[in-house]
Amino acid sequence: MRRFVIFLLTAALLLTCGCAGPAGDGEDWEDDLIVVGVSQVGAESDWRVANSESIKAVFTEENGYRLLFEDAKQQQENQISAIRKFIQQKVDYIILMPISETGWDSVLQEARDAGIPVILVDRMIETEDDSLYTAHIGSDFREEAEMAVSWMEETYGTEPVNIIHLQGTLGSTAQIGRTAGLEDAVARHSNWTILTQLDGDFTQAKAYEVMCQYLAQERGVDIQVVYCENDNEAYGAIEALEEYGYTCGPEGVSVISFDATRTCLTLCLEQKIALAVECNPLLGELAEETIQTLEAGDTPEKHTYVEESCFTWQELTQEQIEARPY
Ligand code: GYE
Repeated sequence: MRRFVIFLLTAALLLTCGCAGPAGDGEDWEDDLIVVGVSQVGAESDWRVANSESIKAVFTEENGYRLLFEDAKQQQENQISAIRKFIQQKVDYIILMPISETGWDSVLQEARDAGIPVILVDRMIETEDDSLYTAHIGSDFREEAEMAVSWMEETYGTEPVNIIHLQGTLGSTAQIGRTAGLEDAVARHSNWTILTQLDGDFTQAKAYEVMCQYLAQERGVDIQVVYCENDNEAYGAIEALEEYGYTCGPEGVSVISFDATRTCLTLCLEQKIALAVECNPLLGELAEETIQTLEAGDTPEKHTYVEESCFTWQELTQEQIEARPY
């Protein structure tokens, strides 16, 4: 009997305070961990995977955090639902890697009304109300494009340059900045021509598919540069180009890539990628510093841009590749 009463009491306790497992919707978290809800774009690229790992590595229980991580599978609706769920769950902070720039105002207003600071990581949003996010940490994509443009200017001078432009997810900050840098440069250089702009959606499979379609239509077209807005698109493009008889390298097509993850750098050392523009995915620590600043009652920087450089096969070394953490 005594045992039965204890069992009933324990069951009642578990039911009322919910301490049997993770807190459910709208419940108060019962420990002093800082609860961080992260809405990640997806796992479309090697960059993205490294970015998620960098977030997961810092927001650990040992470091004092409970991480709620939601992968949106490249759908903005999923990101919006994840944010709403985080608000219901009363998280302390929301980290959002926004898939595209527009469409965030109402859900971010909901977060603000709930008093939850939102930190944007990687891409930016377009809004008239800057108070909808507390801070932004990411890359200067326009600056990355300028590095590619300078390399093209140095490499080709006044020679004609026919360019295939493989774009990333349309409407994302990374696509907008990398595209604008190229388009502006093409407008300034009468010897540069964009043959076509193809949507590769930042994935290898899509880039391969759209490249094959184009190369099948325009058999034997003269190409100097394939400007790929990320590494995975570059892998798909190289595969397609080689299948259609092109050589990628100093004697053939120059493939330009953004991200410069380890596989890309290996291809660069093999001379298949002419230029790898770095985009640093390791943003977890900076996001954590921002949260610590807020916890201390201070105001973090509104925008933090990470430093980046670029690599060519002439200067790249095996040691640099091995030292690359992603
Ligand atoms: O370049 C690409 C990814 O927004 C910087 O998104 C990021 C980009 C990155 O899928 O690989």
